[in-house]
Amino acid sequence: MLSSLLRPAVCGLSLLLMSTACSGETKPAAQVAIQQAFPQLSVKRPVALTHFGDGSGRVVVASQLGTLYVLSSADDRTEPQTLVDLSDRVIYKDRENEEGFLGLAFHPNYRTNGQMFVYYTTADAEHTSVISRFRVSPNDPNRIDPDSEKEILRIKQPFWNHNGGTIAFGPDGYLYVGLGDGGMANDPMMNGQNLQTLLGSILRIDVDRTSAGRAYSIPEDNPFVGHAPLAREEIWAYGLRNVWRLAFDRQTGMLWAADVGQDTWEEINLITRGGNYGWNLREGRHAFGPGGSAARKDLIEPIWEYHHDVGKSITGGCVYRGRQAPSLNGAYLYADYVTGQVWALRYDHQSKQVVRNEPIPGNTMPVLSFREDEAGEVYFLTDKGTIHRFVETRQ
Ligand SMILES: [Ca+2]
Repeated sequence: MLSSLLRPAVCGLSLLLMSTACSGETKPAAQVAIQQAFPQLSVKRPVALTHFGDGSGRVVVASQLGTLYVLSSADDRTEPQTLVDLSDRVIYKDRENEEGFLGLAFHPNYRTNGQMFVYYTTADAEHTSVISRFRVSPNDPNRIDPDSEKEILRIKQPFWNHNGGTIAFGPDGYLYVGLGDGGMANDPMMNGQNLQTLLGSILRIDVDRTSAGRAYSIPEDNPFVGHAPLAREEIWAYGLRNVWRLAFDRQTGMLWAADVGQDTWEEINLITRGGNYGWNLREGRHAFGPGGSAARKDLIEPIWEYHHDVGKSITGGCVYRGRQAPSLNGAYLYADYVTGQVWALRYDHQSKQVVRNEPIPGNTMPVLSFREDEAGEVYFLTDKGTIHRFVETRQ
């Protein structure tokens, strides 16, 4: 049984799940449960899930090995259809499992331009990330044309791990790209604090326009515009170790990013323009080396961290804006990859404080990724090949 009900045992301890305040009356309590979705789908290393944004409600699930599947909905019980198979150009090794197909995003104007963007590790070069654009097949809305690839950006990685890999369009229409520090322990090349490399950063690029020598252009209000060559103008925020994963809150437009820690601390960040998120001077809120003392007020602290006694590797999720579990509205859902524990975190934007962080029981499988469908329902994907959603009952 994959689902498990979260039963509020004591009034006041489960505010997240109570639709009304505890008043002494017996009122139905909302119970959030984890439920398997896409029950007919079993994908090796399902690493990304998203929707077309075209009103169709269709969902795409991507394997880290490079095959993308399209389904009509989370309750679709027909055989999944292959949207496109890119495994011929993606490299993935079980032994070095941070490479492979890592991200996809449909253009905000997909309905009219049919464009899909992907992030993957290419098989045609060693340790190299590629961001490319594809187009829908002119003959079949459930097919992406594999021959339509246009490479937008290529990033050489020094090692196999810490590739980041989430791509997402912001409410401003620009493409945001999460990149890790390039790998190995301690950020040996000091990429996190180096603005001259794209590594260790979140990029913001305009994929609708080209510029000299580039298949994209740089938005004029990017924070380091005019600072080249001392800083890469693509960078939106930096000081990140391995963003796994990032997501925009569809209601507030805020950008959430979970950054995987090294030895002791996992962290959640709200990303702001030009922000320095501390790596490798800090891990979470703690000095990682001599340069990360509290005196460095320019280093932005995470809004939340947890110790390796709790989990070992964060998998960032999404802010819930769906309808199936209304008591989760506004909660940031995330998990630990190693333990499989899922949490709902509540952040108060006025006081800038996390007000609650509550576990949602019912999963022990490693969580690879989260993402939402067109209706705002949030799913998480496990390395057992399963996909799960959040539902609510009242008793
Ligand atoms: Ca940090």
